[in-house]
Amino acid sequence: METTFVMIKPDGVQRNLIAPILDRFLAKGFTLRGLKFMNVSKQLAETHYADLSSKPFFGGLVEYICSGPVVAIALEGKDVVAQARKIIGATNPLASDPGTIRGAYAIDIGRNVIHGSDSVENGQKELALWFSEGLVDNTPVLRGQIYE
Ligand code: DAT
Ligand code: MG
Repeated sequence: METTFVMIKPDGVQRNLIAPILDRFLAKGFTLRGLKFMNVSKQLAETHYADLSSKPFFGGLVEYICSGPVVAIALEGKDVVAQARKIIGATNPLASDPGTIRGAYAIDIGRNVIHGSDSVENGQKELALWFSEGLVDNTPVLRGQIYE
């Protein structure tokens, strides 16, 4: 089973979108393996977005991620990395399908309410960074109703 890291960004929290966003992943059938409401240090935000450190928007991005609490989420399931990215939608909400989270709830690229890991490898890396204490064991009772 694959795991991924998803984070509801400060705008998603302030706009009271925690429940509807979380519902998209849980109603889909993915298993919750970690859930934290937390403030983000500058160091954590910079490490998380290290690959973008040369971009002109990097400073603003880090400031935004640190501007208020976020919800860090660990999800498990078949193909969950690619499926979560599909549910989240394109980076720029202008290009996101209206059925996606960003398409439904966001307008600006710099306020796109949610993060999701973009590869299996980055998912592992990000989970190690955000959930260094490890994930929660959680075996779905209805597994046979979700997977054949
Ligand atoms: P994604 O979050 O879809 O994986 P990314 O990894 O390329 O996209 O960028 C991380 C975040 O940085 C993105 O969610 C929003 C912000 N960002 C990306 N490109 C931007 C731009 N051109 N201007 C402002 N913010 C941008
Ligand atoms: Mg990314």
